[in-house]
Amino acid sequence: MHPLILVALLQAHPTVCYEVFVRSFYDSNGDGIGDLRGLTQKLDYIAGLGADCVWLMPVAESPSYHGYDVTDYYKIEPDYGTNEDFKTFVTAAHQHHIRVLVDLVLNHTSSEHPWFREALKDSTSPHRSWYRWAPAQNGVCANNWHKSPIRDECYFGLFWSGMPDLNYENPAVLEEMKRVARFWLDSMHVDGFRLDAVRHLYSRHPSSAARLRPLRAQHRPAVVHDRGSVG
Ligand SMILES: [Ca+2]
Ligand SMILES: [Ca+2]
Repeated sequence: MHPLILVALLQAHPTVCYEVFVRSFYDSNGDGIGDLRGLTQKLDYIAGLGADCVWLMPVAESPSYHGYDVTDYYKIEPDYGTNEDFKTFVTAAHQHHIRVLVDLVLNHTSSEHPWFREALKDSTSPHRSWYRWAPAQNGVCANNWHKSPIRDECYFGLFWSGMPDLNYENPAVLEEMKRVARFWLDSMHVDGFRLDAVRHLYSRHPSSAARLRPLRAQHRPAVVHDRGSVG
């Protein structure tokens, strides 16, 4: 995917934000995969384009090439580098007067996330109610529901079976995602987020709109954009 340039409004000031798919951008160590050290080396180039913001597609650990199915919200994808590499990148970006936004995937996790693996295997697991379950009807699941490989039941995943939706009817899910957001703001020093697929959270669970509001109120302004409308 080629990076896109988009204009975002941050704190009411026009900002030119350069979208980067780290995997395809610049490889610093010759393994054929773009990485954060490579991106850091290219900050002069990005600044030269006139961008004062970068939006990174998901950089958290994931089994997929695109990263929109996260397995660890607190860890940089190993193909891209380490958490320290990310912090070094943000520091260098700020020295270039470039703000850093990251994609935050709130709607779903990877089906390989330990929370989901645990919920799938053990119906008494504390993470069971972090996802949505329904009995199979004669072994069949409804649209957007997927058959459990463990027992005769279905789980909800709007996009596909590898991305089970989180259940925001459970307040513990929002609390955890607020912790995730705080981690990226306070420990990784990002300037904001692009919230992936957030319109699905609002439309499917009207109450979740109110529940997500504290996420925005407690943090610095976030860019809220749906992937489908920009990329
Ligand atoms: Ca590399
Ligand atoms: Ca990976």
